[in-house]
Order: sequence, then structure tokens, then C-alpha cells
Amino acid sequence: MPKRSDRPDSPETGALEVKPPPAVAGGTAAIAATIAHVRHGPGLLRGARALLAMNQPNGFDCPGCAWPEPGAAERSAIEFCENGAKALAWEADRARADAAFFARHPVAELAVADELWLGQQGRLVEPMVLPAGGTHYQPISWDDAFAGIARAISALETPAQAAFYTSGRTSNEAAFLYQLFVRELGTNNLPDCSNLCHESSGVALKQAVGVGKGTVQLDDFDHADVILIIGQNPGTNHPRMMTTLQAAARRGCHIVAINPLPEAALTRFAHPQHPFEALEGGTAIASMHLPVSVGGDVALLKGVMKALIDEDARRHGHAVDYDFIRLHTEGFPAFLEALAAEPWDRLVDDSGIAQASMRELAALLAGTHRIIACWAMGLTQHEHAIANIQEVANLLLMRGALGRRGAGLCPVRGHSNVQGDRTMGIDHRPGPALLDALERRFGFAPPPAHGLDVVGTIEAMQAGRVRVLFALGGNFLSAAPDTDATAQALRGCALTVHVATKLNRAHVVTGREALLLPCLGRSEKDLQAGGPQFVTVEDSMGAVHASQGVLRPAGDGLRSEPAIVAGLAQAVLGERSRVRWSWLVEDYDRIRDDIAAVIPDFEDFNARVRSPGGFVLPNPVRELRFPTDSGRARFTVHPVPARGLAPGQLLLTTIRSHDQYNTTIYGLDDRYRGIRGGRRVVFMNEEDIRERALEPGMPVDLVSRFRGETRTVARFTVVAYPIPRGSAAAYFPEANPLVPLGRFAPGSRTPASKSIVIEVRRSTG
Ligand SMILES: Nc1nc2c(c(=O)[nH]1)N[C@H]1C(S)=C(S)[C@@H](COP(=O)(O)OP(=O)(O)OC[C@H]3O[C@@H](n4cnc5c(=O)[nH]c(N)nc54)[C@H](O)[C@@H]3O)O[C@H]1N2
Ligand SMILES: Nc1nc2c(c(=O)[nH]1)N[C@H]1C(S)=C(S)[C@@H](COP(=O)(O)OP(=O)(O)OC[C@H]3O[C@@H](n4cnc5c(=O)[nH]c(N)nc54)[C@H](O)[C@@H]3O)O[C@H]1N2
Ligand SMILES: [Mo]
Repeated sequence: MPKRSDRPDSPETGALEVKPPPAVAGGTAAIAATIAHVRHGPGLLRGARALLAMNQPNGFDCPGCAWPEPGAAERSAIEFCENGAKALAWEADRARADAAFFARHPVAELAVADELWLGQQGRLVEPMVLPAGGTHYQPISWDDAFAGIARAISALETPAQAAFYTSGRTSNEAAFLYQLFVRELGTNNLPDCSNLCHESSGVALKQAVGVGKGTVQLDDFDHADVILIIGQNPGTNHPRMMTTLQAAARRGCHIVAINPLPEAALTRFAHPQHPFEALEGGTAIASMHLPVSVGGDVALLKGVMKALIDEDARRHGHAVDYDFIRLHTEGFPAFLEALAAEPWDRLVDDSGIAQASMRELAALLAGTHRIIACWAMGLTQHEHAIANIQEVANLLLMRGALGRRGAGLCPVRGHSNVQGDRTMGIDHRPGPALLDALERRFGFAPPPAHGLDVVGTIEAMQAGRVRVLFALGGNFLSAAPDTDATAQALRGCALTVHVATKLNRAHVVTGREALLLPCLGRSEKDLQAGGPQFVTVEDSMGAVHASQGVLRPAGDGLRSEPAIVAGLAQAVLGERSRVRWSWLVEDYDRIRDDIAAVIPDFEDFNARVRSPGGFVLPNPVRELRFPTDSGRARFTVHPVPARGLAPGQLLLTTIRSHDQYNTTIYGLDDRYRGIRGGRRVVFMNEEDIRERALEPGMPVDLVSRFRGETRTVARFTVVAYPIPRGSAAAYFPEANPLVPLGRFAPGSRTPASKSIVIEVRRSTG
């Protein structure tokens, strides 16, 4: 564990070590890491108490990923993973970034600190203000803070000059109140982390099958014959999914990893809670790994589908599910024609995968309908992200792998409530149904015009069209593309406000004035006038359940997110509001009654969420009802995207290490990739290193090229790694200055942070 230092300008030290990745992931190393992080943060006693309540029916939802918990009856006493424990340890930290801390460190000094250092300073415990022209953050009362925001918003020409960001940890209750406030104020400027994440999945699936969410339930994994894991690293980012995958592998299910990197946990995994497994060498997880080139998934999937057609001829019409296609889909003839016209060599060249491997996968898929396709950021963060996901949908449609047990689409969500936030109306492009329902319930007319997403907000700030940014959690600076441009945009604002648990770089690169509003974390007790409260969240598979913290809050001055939103709304809207804000937050059941009245499928919310394990939202696709215009699922045709690399260039993908949660850095190790003590590394193929006359360990600068613009990050260390030629990888957020603001997926506008065209140069000086 990196030690805390008192100096903000002491960036990560140069003790980088590179070793071969472990042969088996999980095991006792996971337990050792868990204990180290818990001891360091909350301490063992307090930490253990909280961890035993994590993901339990009467406890709180892990603030980590959105992977579902098993049904209430099947849950074990330990339903957390190593990285969930790190998230808890970080949140339940004993250290405090209090008024004395801010008095010691001027903002100019904090602005050079990195994310690791800022997070290590501990929990925010009182509201702080950076006045215009001020050098230090200083304490302010909640009332004065809200009054300041109200003043700044009323000084705008229109409410559309403010933007309201949400990060996906926000509860359903806070999210519902927040969108209600923003719409009553008169704008749909609700950018959220989903814009940077699974927006592409939502958009692509809505077009293809009519619903923008996944179609599988957890028990489908017990019945699948093939599970595809495409562009996802569950061993690090969804470790509880490994329990599911391990069980599937053991009963003979074929797991196929489609990933430029041979991620350790997808190779062999030993469950940390069963020490003997590690001794026995763990379980082999993926029976097939296709090391696709970065950005090569469309080519690969088309190759597999082309091979499936050949397989069908061999199997006399039994490899393609014609009955399903006839009954439930449209567009198959055009799709088939386009596929036939696709030359094999292009598919092989652009994917980096041999035709024989594509045929092998096709043969596997031809034998069963019980196919689940899981994916995450490896597919969603490309210019051609919609095509990536719709090719996955095409493949499942060809096999009739929807609406059956053990089959379906599974976009694996990131933040623990990002899916719920969207369900609650955090959406810059709200549909008329939501707006009508809000109007019916609250008696004001919400604005119909679409608002700004993340990229749109940054562009609007650059142009001076957005002057106030309010962020309910998250890290608007380091999570966004094009870090330098985003920093510039933030500095141009009149006011930036963050509701947060701990410091990050978005808090120290500020508008003319800035506010920090400290909130309760998931693990903490939430006491309101009406007594102790719980909140609710929705997991990646549409299950909605309660979450109630168990720890004493980090400070007396903290407020819950719903209470902060209500206080803000009251101050900004005052008498003109149709909503009884302070009455609502006295008892969150009142908020849930409003949700039940406005959001579809939440009837009787308060009663249903109190049953153990909560309830599952319906998904019509599971019953083979496709809410598209035609009532059918759609085959779609996409060209193979051009790789667009000039000689010497590489396609860089940005990935998470095992020691981070998005922009939150827990430590400098990435155990499963053999990296210790540093994050400024670039993973390259040995041949690509040699061809450039570089060597492992050498310092290099990475230069990104886009439409004649260049962006550079300096002094990264070369690491030789089994990654396909022409591809490279570096960590998010260190590589974010390279992501061009203007390069995103049309349709979802998700930045192409997994296909950045770069050149690698030896560092000078
Ligand atoms: N511990 C921990 N848990 C987390 C997070 C965290 O940071 N830490 N973040 C949360 C969030 S918000 C999210 S969205 C998820 C993210 O979860 P993931 O999507 O698993 O995270 P990433 O590290 O971005 O990487 C995705 C994987 O895609 C691969 N990949 C990269 N480019 C390509 C490509 O072009 N094609 C293919 N096929 N694969 C590619 C990478 O090698 C990597 O294995 O995890 C959530 N859970
Ligand atoms: N290059 C590149 N960029 C990426 C990605 C990538 O793969 N590559 N991934 C993208 C993805 S998938 C996502 S989801 C975004 C993430 O974008 P965000 O959600 O904006 O970022 P996080 O790092 O998750 O936010 C961390 C901050 O949230 C605050 N926080 C933590 N817990 C709480 C809480 O309970 N309440 C409140 N109010 N605040 C809290 C803390 O201040 C912490 O510093 O980043 C995106 N950016
Ligand atoms: Mo995400």
C-alpha cells in the first residue's frame, strides 16, 4: 500500500517493477490485499463490521460494480470481493480532509496533486467554498452554500447555461429528486457517467431489440452452454462475476474470451474463499481466447457469422435458427447479402484472428441456442461502438439466443447504480412519456428540448454557453476525455460545485468560484426527521433492492445526497416550486411514492422493495416481445470500420488496473498483469517495440493524432506484453489527455477512449 505523504507535489515514485502475470488469479493474494486495504482505511474491526453487512439483505449495496447478488436465500455470509473491500476501505477511511487540511494547502498547490494523493487525504466533512479570487477553500454553512448556488444560477440568462452531472453511485431516490429539480428549473442538461460508459449499449440495443438493457438474469448463467466475454475484465472490475463463471466452467460450459489481452482471471481462477482451490491450481475459465486487435471486434464478429453460414450449409440448415428469424426479426436478407460480400482476408487482417479460429467459434455456437454474450467497455468506447454491439446482437439473433433460458444479451454495467439512475430519469434525452408523467404528478411542464451530454457540456463550457457545473458525485475532470481541454473548460466556468465523499482533481481545477459539499457514503447510516432511512438501487440485471448503511457517518456535518438535492432545490426554486422538498426527504418512502407514480413498473414500490432481495423489473425481450416500431428485432448492417493507422502508428486502448475504481486510485499495483509500483506504463507487443528501436523499461512519450491535432503525454515506461501487433494499452485516467474530445461514437457520443491513434517516441531530456 502506498504510504500517505503530506506533500501534494510528490507524484508516484519510479520504483516500477514488471513481472510475469500470475498463473492463477484470486486465491490468497486476494485475501492479503483485502486485509491490507481494510487495515489502512477504516481499521480491521470497523472494516469487518461493514464488510459483513455488504450486499446482505439488510445491509448496504457494495459501492463498487453493478454485478447482481444471488437471491436472498442463496447469499453467503461473505458476499464481497477484494475490490469491493477496497471501495469500502477507501470510503470508510479514518483520515479527514477537514478545514485545517484546506487551510494548510492552497488550491494552487492541490492542483498539482495526483488522484492517489488526493484520495488519501481522507473524507470531506464540512462544506467548503473557494471564493472568487481566493487562494484556499474555506468553511461555509450549508445554507450559505445553497444560497451561493442559487445566486449563480439566477445570474444566468437561461437555466440551460447550467449543467448537472451525475455519477452512477447515486441512489434511485437522490437521482429521482435531482432530475425533478433540474427539469423544474427548466433544462435537460443532465450529462452523466453513462455517456462515457454504456450509453453505446443502450442506444445500440434499443435500435436492435427495442430495450436498452440486458436481457439475462443471474440464473441464466447456470444454464448457458457458451458464455462470450467480450471486451470485459471481470477478474478486476466485476470479481463477484468470477464466482458465476467458475461455476459455469466447472459444469462444462464453454467460456470464450474476446480480448486483446490474456486477462489472468479469465485464464485460471481460484476462489479466494476456498483456499484449497489455489493449491490445486484453480479452475480453467476460458476454453478459448481470441486475442482480437484493439478495435477489431466488428471484423471478428462478422467472420464468425460468415463461418456460421458455412456451418449451416454443412449442418443442413441447423446452424442458423430460421424459425426464430422468420417469427421475430426483420432485415435478415440484406444482412446476409452484406455478409456474403465481405472478403475473408479483410476480416482476418482487421481482427488479427485466423479464419480457423473464427470457424472454431462458429462451430461451437452452431451446436446450441443457450448462448450468453457479456460485454463492457472493450466494445462501448470506440467510434464504431454501436456497430460492435449490434454485431453481437446480430450473432445472437442468428442463433435464436434470446427469450430462452440460458441465453441472452448481457451488457455488464459499471457503477453500482448507473442503470437505476437512467431508469429514474437521469437522461439528457428524455422521452415524452417521462415528461408527461412528471407533469401529471407535479403540475409543471418540464422542458421538452434535449439537453447536453458530457461531450456537449465540455464543448458548451469552452464556448461560454455553460457557466455553472453542478456534479452529484464523480470526477468530471479525470473521467472525461481530453483532460487538458476539459480543465480549460472547467476553469472558464463561473461556478463549479461537487457533492463528494473524498477529494479528486475535479475539485481542485475549478471555476471562478467553487463549492465542495460533503455527503454520506453508502456504508453510512442515514438519519432524517422521519427516522433511519434506506435507499434503493438497480443492478445490471434490472433487480431493484434496498441499501442501508451501518457505520457512523464520517462527520456530523455530512448530509445525504437526497437531502443535499432537496436543500439545493429549495434554495434555487424557492416559492415557485411545486414540490415539497423538505417534506419529501423527511421520509424516503415519500420519494418512493412519487417514483411509483412516475416511473413505469414501480407500482407499489415501497411494499415490493421491502421483500427480501427486492424485485426484478420486467424486460419484454425475455418474453420475445420487441418494442421496436415493427415489433420485431432488427438485423443491422455495418461496414468494417477503417483502422485508420498510418505506418508506425498504433491503436491505443485505455484500461483499468486492479488497484483503481475509475479515477479513484487505491494503489500503484496491477497484480494480475504483473505490474508493481507504477501506472505510467504502455503495454506493447515485443515486435512493435523492436521495430521502433525501443526497449522494455525505456521512457517514451505517447502522441495522439486526430484530424491534424496532436496531444501528448510524457514519460511513460514501455512494458513488453502479449498484446496483438499494432495495438497498445495504457491506464485510464493517466492516458485521458490523449483522447480527442471530437472523437466519439456517433449515436451515443461516447468518447473513443479505447481506440486512440498514437505514435510512440523515445522521451528526450
Ligand atoms: N475494481 C473496479 N471495478 C470496477 C471499475 C473499476 O475501475 N475498478 N469500474 C466500474 C465501471 S464504471 C465500469 S464501466 C466497469 C468497467 O469494466 P471493464 O469494461 O472490464 O473495464 P476496462 O478495464 O475498461 O476494460 C475492458 C476490457 O476490454 C479489453 N479491451 C480493450 N480494448 C478492446 C477492444 O478493442 N476489443 C475488445 N474485445 N476488448 C478490448 C481490455 O483488455 C479489458 O480487458 O467496471 C466497473 N467496476
Ligand atoms: N480513458 C478512459 N476514460 C474513461 C473510461 C475509460 O475506460 N477510459 N471509463 C469511463 C467510465 S466507464 C466511467 S463510468 C467514467 C467514470 O466517471 P465518474 O463516475 O465521474 O468517476 P469516478 O472516478 O467513478 O468518481 C469518483 C469520485 O466520486 C466521488 N464519490 C465516491 N463515492 C461517492 C458517493 O457515495 N457519493 C458522492 N456524491 N460522491 C462519491 C468521489 O469524490 C470520487 O473521487 O469514466 C469514464 N472515463
Ligand atoms: Mo462505467
